[in-house]
Amino acid sequence: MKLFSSVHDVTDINALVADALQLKQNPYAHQHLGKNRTIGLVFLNPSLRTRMSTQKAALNLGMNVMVLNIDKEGWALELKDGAVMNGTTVEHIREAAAVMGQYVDIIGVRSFPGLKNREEDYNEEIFNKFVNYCAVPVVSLESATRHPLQSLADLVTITELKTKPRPKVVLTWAPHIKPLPQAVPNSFAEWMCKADVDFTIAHPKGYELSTDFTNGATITHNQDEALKDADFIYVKNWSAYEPYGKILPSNEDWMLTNEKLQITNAAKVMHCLPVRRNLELSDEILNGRNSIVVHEAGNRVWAAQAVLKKMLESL
Ligand code: SN0
Repeated sequence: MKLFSSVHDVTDINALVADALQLKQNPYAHQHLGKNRTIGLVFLNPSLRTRMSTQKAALNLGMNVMVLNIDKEGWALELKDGAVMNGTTVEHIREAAAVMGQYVDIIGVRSFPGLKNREEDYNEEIFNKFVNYCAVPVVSLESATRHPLQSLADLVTITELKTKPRPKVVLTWAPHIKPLPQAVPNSFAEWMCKADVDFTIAHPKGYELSTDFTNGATITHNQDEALKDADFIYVKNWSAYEPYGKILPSNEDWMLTNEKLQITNAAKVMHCLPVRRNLELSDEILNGRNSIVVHEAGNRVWAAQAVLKKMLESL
C-alpha cells in the first residue's frame, strides 16, 4: 500500500479489520518489518489520539518515529504555486515535502480544511501536495474531507463488539459552537456504506453531507426514528456543506441523552474525541455504561498498525 487516504485505497476492508484485530492479540510479532525504517508524522493542526496511537503503532512495528508540528515548529509554509514569497511564508510546500521525503520512509500528514473555500478543501489541495512532492508513501492523519484511520478504528470497534452479524449503526449529528469539518462524518459514512452494517444518518435539515460519501445510507431528519433499535450510535458535529462551513441556528435538542437511548437496542455510544461535554454529548452518557469512546480510541493503535504494516510490506 503506497497511499492511505480513504476507503478507496483499501482492496478488502474486512481483511484489514481482521489484520488490526490480529495485531491487537500479538502487537510485537512484526518488529522486523520496521527495523531501520522511519516514519515522519507532520501536523498542521492539533492532535492527541492520532499522534500517540500512530507513534505507538510505528514503535510496535519496530520503526523509528519523527514528529513535526509544522504549524508551530516549522517555517511558515507557502501552499500556493506562483506565490511571490515576500510576506510571512518562508518555505514552499514543494521543498518542504520533498526534503521530508529524503529523511523518512513513510509520511503521515494532518491537514484540516479551511472551511472557507469548498473547492480547495474538497480537492484536498494541501494533502495532495504532500503526496505529489514527498516521493514516499503517505498516510492521512485526517485531511480536509476524510479521517480514514479513525474510520478504520471505528469499524474495528464495531466488528469487535457487535452481538449480531449485521448491526444497526446510526451516525447522528450533535450540536457545537464552532464550525467543524465534515471529515469525520464523511469518512465514517463511506466506510459504513462498504461494511456489513445497516447504516442510517440522522441530522437536522441543512446538514446534508456530500452524496459522494453517503451513497447507500438511509438518511433522515428525525433523530428518534433513526435511533430506534440502534446497536451503535456514532455522535459527531459537523458544519454545513451548503452553505459551506456554516453553523445553522438552533438544534441544541440534538444532544444525545439517556432518555433518547431508551428506544435503542441498549446502543453502544461512539465518538472520535475530543468531545465537548454537555454540548455534543451529555455527562450521563459519557460516564455511563453505554459509552465505548475510550475503548474506541484504544483501537486507533491497531488500525494504524494494520495500515503501517501494509505500507512497510510494500516498501
Ligand atoms: C476535529 C474534527 O474534525 O471535528 C478533529 C476530530 C478528530 N475536531 C475539532 O476540531 C474539535 C475542535 C473543538 O473546538 O471542539
